[in-house]
Amino acid sequence: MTVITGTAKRSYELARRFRDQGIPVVLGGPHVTLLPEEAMQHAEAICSGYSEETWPRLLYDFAAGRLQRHYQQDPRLQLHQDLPFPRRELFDRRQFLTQAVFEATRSCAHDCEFCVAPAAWGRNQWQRPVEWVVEDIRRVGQRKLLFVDLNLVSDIPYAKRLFEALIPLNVQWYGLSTVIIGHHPELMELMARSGCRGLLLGLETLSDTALKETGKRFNSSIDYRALIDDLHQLGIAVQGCFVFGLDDDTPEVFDATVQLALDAAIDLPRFAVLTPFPGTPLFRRLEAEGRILNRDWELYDGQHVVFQPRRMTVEQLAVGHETAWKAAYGWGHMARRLWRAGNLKPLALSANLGYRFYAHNLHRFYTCDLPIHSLLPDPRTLWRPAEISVTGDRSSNRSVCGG
Ligand code: B12
Ligand code: SF4
Repeated sequence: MTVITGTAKRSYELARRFRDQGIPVVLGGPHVTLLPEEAMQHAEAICSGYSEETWPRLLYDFAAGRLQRHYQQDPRLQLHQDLPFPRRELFDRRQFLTQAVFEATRSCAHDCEFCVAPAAWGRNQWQRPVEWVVEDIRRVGQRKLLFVDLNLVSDIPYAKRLFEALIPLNVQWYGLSTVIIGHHPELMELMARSGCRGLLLGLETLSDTALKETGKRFNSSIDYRALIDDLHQLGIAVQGCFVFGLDDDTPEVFDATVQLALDAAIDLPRFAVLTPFPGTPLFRRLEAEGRILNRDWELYDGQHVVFQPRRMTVEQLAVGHETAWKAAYGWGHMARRLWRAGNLKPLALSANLGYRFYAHNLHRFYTCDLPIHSLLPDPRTLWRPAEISVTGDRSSNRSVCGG
């Protein structure tokens, strides 16, 4: 099973059920890589890091009856030319929105304080050979593609080679990038020529102080409005992601951010509550400051407040986040944003309608289906020692969060 932090509790619960029936369980993924010691208690074996080499080794060991407890990725792992192509045909197409999902690179060269990628996999960016990526795309044979790479432009020369190679394929693609592209107009043009139609950008915050604190100082050098305008001129829509609860944030941050989303005509704004994922520098700092309020991993999903904010209360942060979603996806706001963005395409309209529904039903889309407010920890009670309970009964598919 793949485990991310928000699903760890549920994964451990399922693992226990399988193990009770004598079925061996192997766990892998981001949370396992961040907290291998914890994950090991819930499985016969774990794979930490990337498993292109460890998973086949694990299978041979299993078949030979000598399964080890922990398979660790070799830091010298290469995503080389000989790796097999994903067998997407093994999945039932009807169960997926799209199977045209690709990956050229892994991890990111930056080290933002809150980000899981450098903490789990380091700052070395793994790159697949461009020819391999092109061949993978050709095999799937679809024209609309998604790249799941965290930061496609982490290494600009590689990004240029990739985008150039995409031009003859005549595809349309959507992916993730930092705002650093604003310093490289020729790269933006190349992106557009290669078929880029939408970018997810980590805008994070309007505050230069907060950007500096989180190690994302490079965002300060970019005028968000000008960048988004340039991208729109090139026919690239923007999903702008913001995070609330940084140390410099006060209760005014919510309105100001929603206003920026409107002024900058962000096609699809997205908001998250700052989440100190275990293993990140942010978690360590907040822990040292006694500000981690809750260690129920089920609440570590970008929506619940699990730490004591510095310049507002827990409740202000939780309510402000929800209010921002609803304001940004009010009818008037959506109409003005898209009008200003010059983007009345069916995809933008349906994505906004989808997010509007999401904004008004936030609690239904996260790991806990209880209302956010009922989960608020009492700010006067600082965290108790780690205690991960996996005893809840999820058979009714309702969560048993203990916040
Ligand atoms: C695509 C994606 C999504 C998609 C998923 C679509 C889908 N149906 O697959 C969507 C948009 C839905 C999504 C949602 C969320 N995501 Co997301 N997502 C990603 C992203 C960008 C790529 C994941 C991926 O497919 N990678 C490609 C595969 C090949 O890599 P991999 O999963 O790491 O797997 C390798 C190893 O980890 C290992 N491995 C993984 N699983 C297993 C299992 C076994 C048994 C073994 C042996 C090995 C193994 O082997 C693989 C090959 O080396 C990652 C960031 C990243 N680039 O990793 C974030 C990421 C996984 N997401 C993250 C988060 C926080 C979320 C959300 C909570 C965001 C939110 N606030 O809503 C939700 C949670 C949804 C949920 N409940 O599952 C975090 C997880 C952090 C953490 N500690 O938990 C990540 C790491 C991003 C980040 N930098 O913070 N996400
Ligand atoms: S730039 Fe983005 S992907 Fe890279 S470390 Fe910072 S938040 Fe993570």
